[in-house]
Amino acid sequence: MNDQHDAGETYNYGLSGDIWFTEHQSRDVDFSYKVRVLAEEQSPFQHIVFMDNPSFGRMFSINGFMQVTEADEFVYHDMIVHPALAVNPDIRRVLIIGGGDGGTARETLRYRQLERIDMVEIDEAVVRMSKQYLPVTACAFDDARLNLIIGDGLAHVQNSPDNSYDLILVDSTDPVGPGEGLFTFDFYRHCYRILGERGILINQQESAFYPGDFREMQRAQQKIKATFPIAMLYSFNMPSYGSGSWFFGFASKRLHPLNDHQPERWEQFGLDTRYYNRDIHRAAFALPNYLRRKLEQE
Ligand code: AG3
Repeated sequence: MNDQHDAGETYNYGLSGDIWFTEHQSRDVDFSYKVRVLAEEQSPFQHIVFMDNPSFGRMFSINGFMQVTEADEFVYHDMIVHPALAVNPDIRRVLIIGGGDGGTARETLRYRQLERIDMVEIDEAVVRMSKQYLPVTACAFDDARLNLIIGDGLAHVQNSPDNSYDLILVDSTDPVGPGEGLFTFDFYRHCYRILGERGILINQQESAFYPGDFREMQRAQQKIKATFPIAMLYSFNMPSYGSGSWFFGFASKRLHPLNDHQPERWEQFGLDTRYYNRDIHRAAFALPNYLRRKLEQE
């Protein structure tokens, strides 16, 4: 287990013989699910486990970190995709980095007007296993508009020409292991360069309650702030992630998530969403005082 961010654990065998998946929230707090394990694989990059739990449904972890559960994936995937499209409804070119389970691609593909959707996932095992075990998210891989590239997201942004995309969605794991490169200065600088003038970068930003998670959030946020003129955080309620409160970063060259919010235009897309709406959009950017103070302090 490392000090920066307590890793999760795969599973314990309780006295009763039940199998429990445990994710450590801190040194002295665990979150455990009673599970049935369906498949487990050590890919060249990471350890992947697909499981069932009666309350959360089908779910999978990477290196002991919960990634997706059937019960609350709609929250995460609504919130990673829709806010940016409500700020810039003219987005045409999207880059998804990570997101091998397909949930982010599924939500992105709902916008008929998009002209280019590239998705760069480093680990084919996540895509392959999600197709087999998690059809609720992996349902859009056959869509011809999706260009799936199995490769390194950092290398992809380094090699992309200037002004290639209007939106970059970083659907990464935690900043340990193969996801690490997606939390570096170099990565953010290239994201800035390959975005157009009205470009937006959304990235998975951990959570604020447990000190280990907050450290990661802050490290990433400082780098993004140094790279983009507008860099904010927004929250959503994610029962299956540590503390239940999770964040994405919203960074852009020009567009402000609240001042440039265009709810009427977004509503014209006619998407029936289960979590996201115009009020959630505004509320998500309001940060509690404890977090504002923590962010100002350090
Ligand atoms: N990506 C991982 C989010 C972070 C989870 N972290 C944790 N449980 N400590 C989710 C992928 C969804 N497409």
